[in-house]
Amino acid sequence: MKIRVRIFAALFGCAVVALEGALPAAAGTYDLTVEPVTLDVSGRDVDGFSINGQVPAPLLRFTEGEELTINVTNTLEVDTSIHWHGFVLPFDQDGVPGMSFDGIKPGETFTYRFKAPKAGTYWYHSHSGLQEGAGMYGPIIIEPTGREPFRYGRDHVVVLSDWHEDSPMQVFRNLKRSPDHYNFIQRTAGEFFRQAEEEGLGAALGDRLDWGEMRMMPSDIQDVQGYTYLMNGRNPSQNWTGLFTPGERVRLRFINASAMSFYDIRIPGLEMTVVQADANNVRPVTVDEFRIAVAETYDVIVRPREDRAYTIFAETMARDGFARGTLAPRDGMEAAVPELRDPPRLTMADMDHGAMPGMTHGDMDQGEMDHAAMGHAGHDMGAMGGGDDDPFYAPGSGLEPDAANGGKFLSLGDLRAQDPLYEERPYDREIRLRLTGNMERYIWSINDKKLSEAEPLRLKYGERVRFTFINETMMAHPMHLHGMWKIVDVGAGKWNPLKHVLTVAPNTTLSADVEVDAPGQWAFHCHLMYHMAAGMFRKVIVEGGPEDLAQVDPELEKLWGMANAGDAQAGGHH
Ligand SMILES: [Cu+2]
Repeated sequence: MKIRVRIFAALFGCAVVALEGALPAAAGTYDLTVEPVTLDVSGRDVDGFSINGQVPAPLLRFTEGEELTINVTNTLEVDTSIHWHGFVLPFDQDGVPGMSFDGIKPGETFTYRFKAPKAGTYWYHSHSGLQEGAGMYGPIIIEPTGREPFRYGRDHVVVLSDWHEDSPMQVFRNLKRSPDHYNFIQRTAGEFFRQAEEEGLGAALGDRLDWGEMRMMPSDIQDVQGYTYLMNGRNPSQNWTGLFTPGERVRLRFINASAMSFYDIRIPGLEMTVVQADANNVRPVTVDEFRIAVAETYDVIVRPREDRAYTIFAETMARDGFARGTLAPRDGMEAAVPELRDPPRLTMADMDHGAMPGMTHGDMDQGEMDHAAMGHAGHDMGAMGGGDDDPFYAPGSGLEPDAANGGKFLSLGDLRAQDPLYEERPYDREIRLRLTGNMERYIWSINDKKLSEAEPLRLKYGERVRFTFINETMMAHPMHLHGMWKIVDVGAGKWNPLKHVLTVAPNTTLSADVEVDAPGQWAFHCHLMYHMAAGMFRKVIVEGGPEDLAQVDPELEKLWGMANAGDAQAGGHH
């Protein structure tokens, strides 16, 4: 019954499209060229990839529902692709080589054709090899056809990214060889002895031993450090600047296009009102600081009233650096730049999770754990709010973010959908995905299997699936499903927010429901580029859908028959 209702909705959708076709429909043709580029943002020339010669790639502004024709020409000597991150579109336009198409060969032009999705802040990037980590990413704004539910005088896109002097392939090789190659904030011997002094040698040794068995390091907050962090392609001293008129409301569209870096963002002297997350409007929530995971977007509105400069400070979660820019009434101004805070430290308390027996003694990658008995209950979602009691971080882990000014830090639990896209209904089944890894060999996996070892996940068109992510590693993983929204269970029922990236903190469990409404083959992966490359990736196959359901469901055939008869009547007999 449910299915029939859904299908009818799909048919109705077609009818609406047909009507719109009679109106002068907005349509745009865009040409993008993928080119090699040499950048110097770290004091040294480094080769990378660009789109139309730019890093970040040019800002694309489309209108909701616009019929897009996008020609992408590959002038590289290797294959390339462009993926439209967060877009709901036909799977063969999604731009993932090996899943949606064959990729774009050297010298070829591939033409993408699809309709611009709902309004919001999005981005695009290469999904070929590790090109995304070498400059191939850019912002997209989809303008609404109606009014926004919030007011602002102007907007600025703020693209955050990380730039390494080692090529992404070199970084990956180094990680495979020694996973701590880029971990510059490891415990030093001095720290060990300090701990020995404070807690006694036994405790210090025991702690060391446990970490060794876990094959993780206490500072695996971010496993690649030493990047130059960029804001709209500018390094901190190049100081990207966005202008405002005092008293004006300014919408900042933050996009984290980094390969591997999370940021904690604040603008000292200004409150930020979060109005959108991952292209979905949320009920406004005013914060002093928020964390943006790799591949997420957050739109905030600020209202600088004074005739002075304000620093946009995006400190990495590992505190090894920052991206920085300025909001100013005039060019050439700057405000004080804060100091980096101390790096957070994971503690053994993180893993000493009552519900995870055996975890602290077994090997994470080999131990045969009784998954059914793991008893990972979700955290108590009752207590919402950032800071020490943020329910989306493991209690006592030392990872809960705190606002630098002691004020409000955004929690995932603060997000409420402004316009829920789907009716609230129970899920049909649950798929449990353990996020797993072997840090010693730099293998990242799902349910202990790399992409190459795993069967695709098969979903049925029309069902609602609950994905439950159980993060058994010591790192946060921003999980990204292509083509379909994740309705994140923050305990708010029909107001649960919709996201395209869901970050699962170490040693926590998080669920999101997916309305399976997009036929085809889709990528599903951790958006940390080297985790994706190392295997934390699944192919999702959605079976069925409006086209072939007609052949298997006689009820549907009748429905199609009725619809066709209706069309014939409306259009007269031919
Ligand atoms: Cu990951």
